[in-house]
Amino acid sequence: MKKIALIWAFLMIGFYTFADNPAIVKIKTSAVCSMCKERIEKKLAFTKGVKDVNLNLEDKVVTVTYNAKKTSVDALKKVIAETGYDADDVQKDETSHSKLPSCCQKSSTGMKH
Ligand SMILES: [Cu+2]
Repeated sequence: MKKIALIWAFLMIGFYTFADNPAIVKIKTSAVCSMCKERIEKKLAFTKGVKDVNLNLEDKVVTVTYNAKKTSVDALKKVIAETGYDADDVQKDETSHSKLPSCCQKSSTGMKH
């Protein structure tokens, strides 16, 4: 009976791994400070299909663990852009960006005032 239980356990783990289909993506953002970090992380955390999010302010790269069945890299980038930040090749939404506190508006590509 023990063997059957073990095989069953492995089958279940396999099933859940497949059903969950978790994926990890690293996206370069234009975050400036810890406020930006919090803003982007919060926005992504409430996005459908996102399981875990962590932005590293040193390289401005946000690491997102997500369910590939529920969302996509493009959708995640769009959320970041809508928050007012660049996401890899996706340009920030200028309206959202202009509403950010001024300290958060300095883009990584240079001064824009
Ligand atoms: Cu900021």
